[in-house]
Amino acid sequence: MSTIALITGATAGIGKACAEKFASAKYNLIIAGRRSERLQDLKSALEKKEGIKVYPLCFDVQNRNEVFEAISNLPAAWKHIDILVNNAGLALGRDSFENASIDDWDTMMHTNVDGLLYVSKAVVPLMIENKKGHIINLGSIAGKEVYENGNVYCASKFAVDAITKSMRIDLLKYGIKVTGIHPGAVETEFSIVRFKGDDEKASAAYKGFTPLTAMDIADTIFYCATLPPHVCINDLVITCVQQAGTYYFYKNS
Ligand code: NDP
Ligand code: 8X3
Repeated sequence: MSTIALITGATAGIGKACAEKFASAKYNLIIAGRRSERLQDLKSALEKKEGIKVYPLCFDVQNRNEVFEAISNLPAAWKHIDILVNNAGLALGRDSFENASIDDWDTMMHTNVDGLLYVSKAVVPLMIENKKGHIINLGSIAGKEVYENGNVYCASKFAVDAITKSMRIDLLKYGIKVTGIHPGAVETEFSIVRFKGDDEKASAAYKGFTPLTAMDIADTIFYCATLPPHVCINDLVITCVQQAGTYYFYKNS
């Protein structure tokens, strides 16, 4: 079996673009997400187009048992995971602290923090056994700098940043690389999810500037993943040219 990448959140946006990018370089893929039909469609499309093997895994990263069961039931050949892209995540709502929904907070923390921890905890022993691996965590510019009404989404991504840094230290002795990717605005389904299907609010989030595309991030992740064995990009913040922080945009009038 050639190089294997496990990508969470592969049913949309950045994760799907990563699947396409790694597939075009002939990696075999484990693609994960909750929407099984999308996983099956992506598997068929990539196997047909690229001649690679794709193993779909349908689970909710918030569910610890589902995560561990899915990873431990992988056939032996698929357990040689070289690259883990911890991408599954979401924002829900953009409300001031006093108005924000506690349910939204719980879902963001359970998905962005607990989910990333569960998947990593299930995969790291396999990487230790294989004596190599590369974990790439999707943080955000929101995990570097808080913004108004970003409260718990920002907190979840600050947690991802801290987990990424501490994983890198703890896994150093096994030769496992750990990279944090922190994008600014990327136009995906992210804002549709954040604004709960309100397309008008979602498209307003990208008005007046040219945001990053999912493939911009996939290209960056692929670059980090294909550097020589002795090189590790630890931390990478990436924005479009019209963004210079969580708050600073230069928008067209
Ligand atoms: P999308 O909404 O387009 O994709 C999110 C992916 O995450 C989907 O494949 C979804 O799959 C998966 N996902 C969400 N919740 C769960 C869950 N509970 N269990 C399993 N999978 C889940 O968003 P993006 O591609 O933009 O976001 C990907 C990552 O990038 C996220 O971590 C996000 O925070 C981060 N990011 C995004 C930015 C942006 O501006 N778009 C900027 C900075 C960081 P499914 O619904 O099928 O389960
Ligand atoms: C997504 C980027 O600025 O909408 O992580 O929080 S932002």
